[in-house]
Amino acid sequence: IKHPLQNTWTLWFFKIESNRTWEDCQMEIASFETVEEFWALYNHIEPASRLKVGCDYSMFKKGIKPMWEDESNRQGGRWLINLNKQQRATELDNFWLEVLLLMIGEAFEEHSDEVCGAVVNVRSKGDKIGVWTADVKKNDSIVKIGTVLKERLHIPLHVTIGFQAHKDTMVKSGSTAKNRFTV
Ligand code: M7G
Repeated sequence: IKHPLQNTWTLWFFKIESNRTWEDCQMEIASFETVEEFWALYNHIEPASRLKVGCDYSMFKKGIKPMWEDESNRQGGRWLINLNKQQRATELDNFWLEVLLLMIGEAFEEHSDEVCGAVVNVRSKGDKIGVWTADVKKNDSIVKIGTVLKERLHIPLHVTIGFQAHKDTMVKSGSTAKNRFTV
């Protein structure tokens, strides 16, 4: 028996290669539209914690590229979860799996339509998980999505997570873009 998902999703892998643009280094791995296909894919790939530093996984709704430039992301932003170096061993894989399950399970209720996808960046300075939404003007949806994320990832109440517009992130390479929302 196949259990269909509400949306079809695509998994992407990023690894920078010399002489290639950032966009050309985003590789589509596979798409899936059932719970069973999700687990078959998930069980077949390396956990994020075992990727080389500099690599990313992204999972987006089918048809949306994991890039600021995509029509669905242009006006959007991301909830950003910054992990410290220790958390690669303890938290990263659990957080990433939970984010994937929240997305494919449409756990943000009526706000799930605002979710475009999510990205995990494996970085020496600290790994990051971003949940990308479509429109920085949809305040209620953004705050609801952030609240669900914080609860479901069991992020302590004293730890604040921020939402940044891609348009701010784009022009702020290196340093951190200002938060439009926090929870
Ligand atoms: P990152 O990989 O998101 O984070 O961005 P990092 O700084 O921790 O490694 C690194 C760089 O990748 C950015 O400064 C951009 O040059 C490029 N980059 C990242 N993203 C998400 C995009 C994107 O969506 N579009 C384009 N064109 N470049 C991007």
